[in-house]
Amino acid sequence: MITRRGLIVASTALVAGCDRLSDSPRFRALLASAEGGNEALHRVLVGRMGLAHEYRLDQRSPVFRSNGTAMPAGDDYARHVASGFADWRVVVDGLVARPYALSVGELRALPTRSQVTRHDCVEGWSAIAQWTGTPLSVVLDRVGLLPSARYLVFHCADAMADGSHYYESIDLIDACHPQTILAWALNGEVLPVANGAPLRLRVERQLGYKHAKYVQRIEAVAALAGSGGGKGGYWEDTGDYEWYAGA
Ligand SMILES: Nc1nc2c(c(=O)[nH]1)N[C@H]1C(S)=C(S)[C@@H](COP(=O)(O)O)O[C@H]1N2
Ligand SMILES: [Mo]
Repeated sequence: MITRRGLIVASTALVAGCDRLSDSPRFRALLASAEGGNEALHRVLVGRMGLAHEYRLDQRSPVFRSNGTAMPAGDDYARHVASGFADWRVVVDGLVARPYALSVGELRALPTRSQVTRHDCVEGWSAIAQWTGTPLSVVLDRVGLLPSARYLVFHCADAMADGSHYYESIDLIDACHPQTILAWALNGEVLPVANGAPLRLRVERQLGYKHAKYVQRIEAVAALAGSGGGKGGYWEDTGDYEWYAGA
């Protein structure tokens, strides 16, 4: 059986940036060793590196609905909306060599990826849309993950019913996955407020609640115990959903 701990040990063999998971000599060595010693682990690792299905533009849903927060409360966020998010920064810090605060403009100037994918929400709806953004791997290469980093925690601008802010986390396999992007556009238009403006995570191999909207801070951590209620996400802490929501 593949334990979560086994996967996490595996995912720490990468690091430094992502360079691209499959090109990393350490990751290749890990795959090779898993192949010899643990076929089940090998299958899981290779499986998790696979791409989510990408659709044609004409297969998009007529509308992409909003779910959860549709407009973060408070003057701060309203001011950002009014100024077109000119002063919005996403801070990338924690266990990184070069902490960085990126504006939306800076992100848009980096390499871009577009993908037409299906979003699946546990509440029972799905929709296909095109997402455009900056691969997270590009951002991680820039800040340089420290070897002790094992997860990324996404801190969001919206406060929930209990006053805490929405947050989510992923491991480094998902962080370095080629379809994992910080998206700023939906169906070719500037990302609407209802869908997480100015920046939201797309982590296409996972269910909807992992796709953090209104991302303000990305924190590299060694363990999830120190964030929020310690289970890696708002809905994980409430006990509603599992941390790992991979397809
Ligand atoms: N910050 C934040 N991110 C969030 C949520 C939220 O309420 N707040 N809801 C999640 C859930 S359950 C889903 S299904 C998707 C919905 O994304 P959408 O509003 O673009 O449809 O965002 C996820 N990310
Ligand atoms: Mo959801």
